[in-house]
Amino acid sequence: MAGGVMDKEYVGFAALPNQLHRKSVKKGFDFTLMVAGESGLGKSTLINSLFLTNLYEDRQVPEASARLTQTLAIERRGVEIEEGGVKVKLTLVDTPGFGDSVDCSDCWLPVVKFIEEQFEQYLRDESGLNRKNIQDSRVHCCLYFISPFGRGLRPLDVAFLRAVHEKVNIIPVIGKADALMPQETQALKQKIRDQLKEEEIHIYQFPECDSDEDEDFKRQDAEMKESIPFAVVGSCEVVRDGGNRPVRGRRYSWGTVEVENPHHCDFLNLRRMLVQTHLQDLKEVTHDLLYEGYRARCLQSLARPGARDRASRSKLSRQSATEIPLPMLPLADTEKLIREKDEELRRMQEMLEKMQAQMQQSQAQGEQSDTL
Ligand SMILES: Nc1nc2c(ncn2[C@@H]2O[C@H](COP(=O)(O)OP(=O)(O)OP(=O)(O)O)[C@@H](O)[C@H]2O)c(=O)[nH]1
Ligand SMILES: [Mg+2]
Repeated sequence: MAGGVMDKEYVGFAALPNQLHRKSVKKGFDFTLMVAGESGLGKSTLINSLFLTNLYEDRQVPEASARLTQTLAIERRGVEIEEGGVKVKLTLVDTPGFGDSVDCSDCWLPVVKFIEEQFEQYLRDESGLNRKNIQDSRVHCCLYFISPFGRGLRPLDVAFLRAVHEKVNIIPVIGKADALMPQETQALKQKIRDQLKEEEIHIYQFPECDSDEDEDFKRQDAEMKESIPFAVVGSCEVVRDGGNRPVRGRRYSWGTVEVENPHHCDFLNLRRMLVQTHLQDLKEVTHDLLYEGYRARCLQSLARPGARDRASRSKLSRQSATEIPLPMLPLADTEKLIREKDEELRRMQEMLEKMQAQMQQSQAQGEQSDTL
């Protein structure tokens, strides 16, 4: 439409989404996913089923050595997935299961500590000199495994979830769901949802679906929300399905459970949600809400060292032992303090940039005079 009236009005920012899209695609997405929960519920197997063995490219049966053993320490593994030119750098954090020792009242503390340490590291990096290139190791999502054999959340589950629910996006899942009949699965899901509400445990809140999305997307979204906690099955084995195609599954004498069959479990719903639809939202909630909360608590504790009152102490003892003192300043003061700190950081950053520029300039001048 060259030379038309429209041309004058067309400034060009309609292409902005494209620019942003290209920029983020080029940069790639990074995402950290953790699994936690009681021992033996299939955490490591699920991670493996979700991302680790690339079943689709070569369709090879994993070697026996690839089978999993009990997880004894927190393990961090990186995988890069690329699809249609979009790169996702995924970090998977596998944790040892709770509940093997006789007294396991605080066996989950190392996991809580790990989550907190990532926040600490990020806060340190953010206040450091290289804040533009921070490597984000914060846990963006924690799949919490609940036993299919119990009658809902156990005291250990409640204790752990309470300790972390303000620090990480929790997505509850029922592990080894092939142990349950469909009605049992539904009853257990309802029980868990009720318990989470009763215990006031905040799990990841799925955002409302945009009203302008198409009907298909809305239906999928509603279906996904209704299936929480996801009932999952994992497997490191490849079996043949009805059409003799190799699929990931578990073979029993009475038949086969297919991991990626939506009639058998919610695995596909979970994976779609994690990588296709909610990855960015999980990251945003981590940064804007959970990390900001942590940061505010840190600043408050800096502002009033040792000034704990009775109320905050009784609340502390109910939470994890590593909890930072709870808010003690009125919100307005806190925000002011955060703004001041931000401003201070910005000024320092500016100063440093100026100094760096000056140094580079004088270096360049020096080199020039050398060559003359
Ligand atoms: N029936 C059934 N068994 C499973 C499932 N997932 C894993 N298993 C089996 O359960 C056992 C334990 O699985 P892991 O994945 O090692 O369990 P984990 O939660 O990582 O255990 P820890 O590392 O001790 O915390 C293995 O023998 C798996 O083959 C499942 O979905 N259904
Ligand atoms: Mg394990």
